[in-house]
Amino acid sequence: SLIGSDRVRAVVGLGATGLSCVRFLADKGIEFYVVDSRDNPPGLEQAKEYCSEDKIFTGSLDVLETLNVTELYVSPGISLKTPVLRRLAEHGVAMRGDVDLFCDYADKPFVAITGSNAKSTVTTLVEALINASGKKAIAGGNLGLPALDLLEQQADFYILEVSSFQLETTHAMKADVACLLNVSEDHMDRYDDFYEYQRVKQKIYRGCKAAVCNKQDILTAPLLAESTPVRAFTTKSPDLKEFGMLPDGDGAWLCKGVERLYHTSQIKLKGSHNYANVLAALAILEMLKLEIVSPDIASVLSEFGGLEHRCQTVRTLDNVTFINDSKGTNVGATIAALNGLGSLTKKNILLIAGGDGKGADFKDLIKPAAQFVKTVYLFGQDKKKIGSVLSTSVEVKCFDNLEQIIDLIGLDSEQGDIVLFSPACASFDMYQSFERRGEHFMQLVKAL
Ligand code: UMA
Ligand code: ADP
Repeated sequence: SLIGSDRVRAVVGLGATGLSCVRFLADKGIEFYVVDSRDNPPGLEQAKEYCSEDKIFTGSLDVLETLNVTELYVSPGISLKTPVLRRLAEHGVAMRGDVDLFCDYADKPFVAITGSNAKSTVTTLVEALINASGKKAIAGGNLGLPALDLLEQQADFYILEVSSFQLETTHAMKADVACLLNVSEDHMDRYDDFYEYQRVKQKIYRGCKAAVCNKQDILTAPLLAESTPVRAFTTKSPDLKEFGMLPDGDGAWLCKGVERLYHTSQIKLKGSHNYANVLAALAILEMLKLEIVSPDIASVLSEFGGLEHRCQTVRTLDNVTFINDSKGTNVGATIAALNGLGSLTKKNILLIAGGDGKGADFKDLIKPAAQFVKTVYLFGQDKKKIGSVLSTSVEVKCFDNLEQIIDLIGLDSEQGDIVLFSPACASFDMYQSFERRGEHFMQLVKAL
């Protein structure tokens, strides 16, 4: 049992995650300290309802070295490379996280989904598909509702979106179905190199009962015992048992092996990256031994239009379409948007990008930008870095803010063009969140 041992625990960080750990541990009667580097962290007042004030320390993490801790629950926003945490780890202190606790206590089957992109879309779709088929699923994790808060709710299945930060502090996921959707560079400010990030992403498969991976992305391939079932998805034609696509006229069939499941005309999500997302969701359902062909599933697929700020059309003005992809917070997401929206016959995209690049080198954007983009409009902290990478292959213009860009972009665009707001960067240099950034874009576009 975790109770009554000589373990000394501390919750590190008092945001949404830290607060969920505080509530969970207090509810179990387990004692703990709370530490946050900020003077006034967001969860402070609420934490005091669950923990006596003399056990809460704010303003620095250094106090951890005086508390004789043996086990930390570290929030995802804090790097394990923070010097004090590194020193404690060297002395054998366990670095755990909220998802690690969730995995210990989950008493219902759960799905764990990670990837550099499409996590939220697939997590939400799996939840909707299960709920349509009469079972109760509830989704959370990096999606927003902290993992431990899921355990308080009645459900047949938990669907967990897991970030690389959460995987760092998770030791055995033991998911009923684990899925790694894709791996492309992200968060390079938190990792030494791309290999470290890949290794962290692969932790999703540890101890899983079944796995789903992406046949078109070798970095998602799991190393598992042969007895563990694995389903692959691909947007090309599938082998037996794989989920894939077979062309049919203007569209294609989503298939399992040779079995036709749904035609693209029945699916509201558009673009090959989104068909990959639907196939991943169906493969996950199959691994849960749930039905994948039914009128209820078909009706969700015909109604699910995706989440806000992911390639959403804001409006069409003078035959120019404005698309908000503010959740395009890394290069991989922006490449998917360009490949999905670009025209093969004429460069028709005016791309708005920039922000906090999180240490990315942006080189992979050169090819799709040269292929599909007329002009790139840059703003934010890393505009010069992005501009210097792209300027040899596409026209680049730099601005101080989004207002300036939207003021001008109408003059540059012509009929049939797409104005794509897909920053390839995090928003934190200028906004509180990608949602606020997307709202700002939509508000400016609606005022045109
Ligand atoms: N912070 C400090 N000192 C501390 C603790 C935190 O300065 O002692 C700062 C962090 O550097 C960070 C901020 O506080 O800038 C928030 O960190 P947090 O760990 O307290 O965050 P939470 O509020 O717990 O939210 C986290 C996830 N945030 C991060 O991973 C940064 C949320 O994902 C997630 O929804 C939530 O837990 C519930 O599981 C957000 C996110 O941006 C949406 N995720 C990244 C992404 O999707 O790319 C991984
Ligand atoms: P995450 O939760 O991993 O950030 P989202 O579903 O919120 O994923 O989508 C993030 C970004 O990735 C959006 O810009 C979206 O358009 C893009 N995207 C969606 N599906 C894919 C995919 N299969 N491959 C690459 N990018 C994708």
